[in-house]
Amino acid sequence: MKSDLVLVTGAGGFIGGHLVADLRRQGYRFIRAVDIKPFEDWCQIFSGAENLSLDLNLRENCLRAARGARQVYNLAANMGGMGFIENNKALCMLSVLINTHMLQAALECGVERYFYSSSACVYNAEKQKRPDCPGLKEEDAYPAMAEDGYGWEKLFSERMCRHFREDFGLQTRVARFHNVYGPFGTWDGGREKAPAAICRKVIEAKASGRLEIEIWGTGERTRSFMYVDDCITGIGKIMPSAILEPVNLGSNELVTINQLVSIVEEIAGVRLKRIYNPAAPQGVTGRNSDNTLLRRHLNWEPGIPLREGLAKTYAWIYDEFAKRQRLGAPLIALGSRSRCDTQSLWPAAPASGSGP
Ligand code: GKE
Repeated sequence: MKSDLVLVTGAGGFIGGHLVADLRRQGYRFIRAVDIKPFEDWCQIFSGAENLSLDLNLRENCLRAARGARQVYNLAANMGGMGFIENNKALCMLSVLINTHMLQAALECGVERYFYSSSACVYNAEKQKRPDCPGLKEEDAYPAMAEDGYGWEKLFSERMCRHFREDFGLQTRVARFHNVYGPFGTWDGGREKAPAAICRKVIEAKASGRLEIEIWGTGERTRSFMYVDDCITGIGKIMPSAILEPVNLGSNELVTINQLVSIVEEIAGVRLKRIYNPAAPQGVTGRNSDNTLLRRHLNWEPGIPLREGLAKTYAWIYDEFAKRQRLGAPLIALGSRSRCDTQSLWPAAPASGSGP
């Protein structure tokens, strides 16, 4: 019902903010948006929602968040790209407190439906040893050998969702997100994932005139990257569905990181010297999503082409970067350069096309 109170946790984050926007577009009138971050750090915030800055590691805050809610979308987690999760394994595992307390609160508050955002990081590392590995099927999470820290927490929390459904009747739904990217995603500071990181690095290279880019690893590892609009569409289809087990929510357009860089270079109209850093965090060798189960249940799968999503993402990061220059913030990763005059660096955006 559009008059239901809907709770979105992690609402100050990238995907959470897009989810709140989508629920508003669908006509939900009572949305409670919760995040641990102070409002000024939220990716998107909507005056029409009830916005709360709460630490949901704490049980009493989860009860406050869930009180009166009919639907809960639990997207709250301490996470990021490989640069973050490889160096913060314990912190990532503590997100188990959020899902545990949110499940307890949902049960106590009579929540009807509960969505949990899991991750492709739950998959057995042995199935991701080759760049050309076949797409991961849901059963490939077992026997379990998840990504250290973050992946194990996600796998454990998936199972807790299942047992809260089987033992207590809480209707839980779980989707395994495969590397989501798009506007409003983190693009610097260390938590960014590859698509946003590469966009930022290309923009920095153009701005500085130093036409080179550092790529983590060899550039030959493979991933699929799902545009955020597909992620939101998928959440909207999975939540009311009868899909009881965890299901992939990811693109099956497999690319190497080198191919990702080439697409962004083509969008930016530049060619850069590639400097590979094998010491940087790399994650699994290859990962793709097998969408057989998703198609069988929903007759749908993510389909926004990477080139199309990257063009929108690049243009958005370019604007954010230019805004930052206008505010006088130092150029990221440009060493000791003094604050630059934005005008001299940022030619007027072309009248048409996908940004600079
Ligand atoms: N973040 C980043 N930044 N990755 C880079 C960069 C860079 O500048 N240059 C190359 N890469 C390479 C990484 O070494 C890795 O091999 C690949 O891009 C993807 O890195 P990523 O986007 O940070 O994260 P992963 O796909 O390895 O893992 C992420 O998977 C998600 C689910 O699919 C996790 O970090 C979580 O964000 C999440 O579980």
